[in-house]
Amino acid sequence: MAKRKSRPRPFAETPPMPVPIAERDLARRTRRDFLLFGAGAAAAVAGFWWILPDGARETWLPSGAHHALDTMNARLGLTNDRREKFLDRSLTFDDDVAEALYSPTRTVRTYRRGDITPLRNNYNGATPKSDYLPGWTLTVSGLASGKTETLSIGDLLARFPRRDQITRLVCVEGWSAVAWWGGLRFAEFLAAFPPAPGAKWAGIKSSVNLDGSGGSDPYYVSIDLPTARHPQTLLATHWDGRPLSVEHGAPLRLLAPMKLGLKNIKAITAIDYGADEPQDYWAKRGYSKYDGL
Ligand SMILES: Nc1nc2c(c(=O)[nH]1)N[C@H]1C(S)=C(S)[C@@H](COP(=O)(O)O)O[C@H]1N2
Ligand SMILES: [Mo]
Repeated sequence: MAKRKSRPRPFAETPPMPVPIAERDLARRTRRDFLLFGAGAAAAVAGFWWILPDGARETWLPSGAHHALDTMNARLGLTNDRREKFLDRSLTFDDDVAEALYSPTRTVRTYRRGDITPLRNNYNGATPKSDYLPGWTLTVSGLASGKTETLSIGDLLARFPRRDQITRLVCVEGWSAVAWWGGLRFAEFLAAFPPAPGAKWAGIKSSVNLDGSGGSDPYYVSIDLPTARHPQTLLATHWDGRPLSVEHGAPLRLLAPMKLGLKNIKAITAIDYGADEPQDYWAKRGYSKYDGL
């Protein structure tokens, strides 16, 4: 029998790239930073902390974390009852995120086609109309070249190889979804357009984001560069094998499965690198900046 011609295998394992900076950064953290990191990570695993029995929370978390977590509990209206109810559902996705959070050099779990689940549109405000798409460009600043780049989606698709992965998107609101994403690796984008020396952060913005009544309400997140360089962090152009829909962030969104969904900014219009941590939409609205890390 003739050997079957080999076809491109979108899900073939690609060797994960080492992310040595993350490890060094982590080792340099002071004990206090580390405790804060731990507390933030615990909060960030979207349920890990609120499904823990109270006794376990007392034992596992540094004292400073309790106040933060209780505040979070109160803000989100979480009771012990609700914690119990979500226990089963939460464990898998908590593990996915927790693993990556506690070990930034490791990769999160990937899934098979059969594991894919429906994905909701979680635009916090109104979903933008598609009329922004024809004029869409990505503006990149804070570059080593000193220039500001303006790129079209065609530029990006032509210049970078497409990477596919099936990973879990975890929303802090208590749901998650396994979805098939495709796009360029943020690490490869960073290599092609290197940030200025000393840059530690990317500020990523969507200027087409709307509030609940359809008014302009730019969305923006801070992403540390080790996270941007993580091999599973994509500037995603595709969802479920097709170009991204407006609902899921066309034409370009961040896909960082080791972070909470709220960091996975949709309809990106600008990326700016810098030495200082940029502002974050949710941190501005009173959420701890450690929640999404
Ligand atoms: N521009 C923009 N990006 C966003 C949001 C948003 O409101 N606006 N919501 C975030 C949140 S909270 C989640 S959980 C994910 C959800 O992605 P999805 O709508 O593709 O499921 O998008 C994130 N990215
Ligand atoms: Mo979310």
